[in-house]
Amino acid sequence: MKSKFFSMLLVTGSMLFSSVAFAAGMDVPNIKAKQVMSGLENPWDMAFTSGGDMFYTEKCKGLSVRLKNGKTHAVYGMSGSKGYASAGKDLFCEGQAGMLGVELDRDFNKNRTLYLYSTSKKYHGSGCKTNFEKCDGNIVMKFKVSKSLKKVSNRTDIVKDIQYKPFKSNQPFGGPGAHNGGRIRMGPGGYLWVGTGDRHRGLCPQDNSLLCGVVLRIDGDGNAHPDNAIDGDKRIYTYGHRNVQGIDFRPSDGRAFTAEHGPWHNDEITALSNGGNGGWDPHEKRAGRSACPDKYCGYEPNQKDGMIPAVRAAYTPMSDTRFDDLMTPAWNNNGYSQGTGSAAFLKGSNWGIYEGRLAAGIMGIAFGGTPGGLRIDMYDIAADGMSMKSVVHMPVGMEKRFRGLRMGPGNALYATTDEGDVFRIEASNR
Ligand SMILES: [Ca+2]
Repeated sequence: MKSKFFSMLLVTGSMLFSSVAFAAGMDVPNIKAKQVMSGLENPWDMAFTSGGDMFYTEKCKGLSVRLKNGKTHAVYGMSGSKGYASAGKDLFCEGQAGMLGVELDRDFNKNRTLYLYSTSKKYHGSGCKTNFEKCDGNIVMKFKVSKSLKKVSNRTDIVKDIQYKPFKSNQPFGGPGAHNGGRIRMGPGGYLWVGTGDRHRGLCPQDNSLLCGVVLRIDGDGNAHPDNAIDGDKRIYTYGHRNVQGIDFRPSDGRAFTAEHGPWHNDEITALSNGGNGGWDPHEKRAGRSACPDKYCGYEPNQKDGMIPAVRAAYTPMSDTRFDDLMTPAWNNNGYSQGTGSAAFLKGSNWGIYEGRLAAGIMGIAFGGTPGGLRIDMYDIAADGMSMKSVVHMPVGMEKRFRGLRMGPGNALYATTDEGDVFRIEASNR
C-alpha cells in the first residue's frame, strides 16, 4: 500500500509540474476579481487619474471620486441629489438615461479637465413633445476639477444636441430614455469619442443630420475633428449604430473598436472606419419592410416574443449588407444577443497571452431561448479588424451584469456592475 501511495504521489506531482510548466509556457495569467466598492446605485463608468484616484458615475445620482486612500467624495449631482458638492439642476435620469460616461483629459494633470455625459432638459427647447421629432436631451459637459478632487467648476456644455427618447413607445423595453449610448473615451491625438444611441427612432442611425446612433470624434471644445469624413454633421466619425456603450482603441495601432448590444440578435464588435456605416437601419418601409410600431423596426417582425435570431436578423440586420459603406463587424456572437455593452483593451504584460485582447462586458439575462451571458469575454481580433481569432471567458468567478469596463492602476481591469459593485480584476503571471 505504501509504495502504491508513494507512486501515486509521484504521478500527481509530475502532472502538477507539467501543467504548471505548460501554463508558464503559454503565459496564461492568474486572474482574480476583488470587490472595491458595493452598494452603489447603477454605477456606469469610471475614469482614473495617473495617481490612482477613480472618478465614477451613478446613473441617477451623479459623479463621485474614490481617492486612492479609499475615501469617497460626492462631486457633482443630478437634479434632486443630496450630499454632492454641487449639482446640475437640468440633469435627470429616466429609464436607461442619466449620468453615464466620464473621461479625463489626457493632460488632466495640467489642465484639470473632466468630461461627463448626461441627460439634460436644458436644450429640449420646443422639441420633445412627441417621440417623432428632434429632442436634444443628452449632452457632454466639460469641467475643471479642484486640486483636492472634491469639486468641479466652470461647466461648459460642449455637445448639446444628442438625441433623447422622451416618451414610452410600443416596443419591448419601450420606456422613455431608451438607447442613449453614453460612453466617452479620449482617443489618439487627444480627441474625444462619444457613443450615442438610436433612442428607438427609426430614422436616426442613417440620418447624419442627427446625433443619434453615431460615434462622434470631437475636440475638447466640442468641435469636429478636421479629418472626419462624414457626409453630414461633421462631428460624426461613424454612423448606423444601435447603441454604442463600448468603445476603446487597440494599443497596437490606435484603431477604434465598438462593442454593441444587439436587439435579440447579433451582438457586434466592430472596427471603425472614418465615415463608415454600422449598417443599423430600423426605419420602417425600407429594405422590404412594411410599417412598424412607432415607426421603429428594431424588434420586428415579432417584437414581443423570442424567435430564431436569424429570422429577426434578416428582417432588421445589425449590419445590413445593402450599404456600400458598411463596416463589417469582426464578431456577431454567432447571431445571438447576450448584451455586449462595454469594452476595454487589456494592457500590460501581466495579462500574458491576453495582453492586447479586447475585454467586453456581457449583460444578457437569457430570453427566448438565448443562453444567458453574465460575464466578461476576451476577444482576439484579427489584425485587419475583420474577423475574430478566438473568444474566451474571463475566469472572474461570478455572474454579474458588467456595465462598464476600464483599465486602471496596476494594469488591472476595473468593472462596474448593474448590481452596484466595482470590481478590480487583477492578472498576474504565475
Ligand atoms: Ca453593425
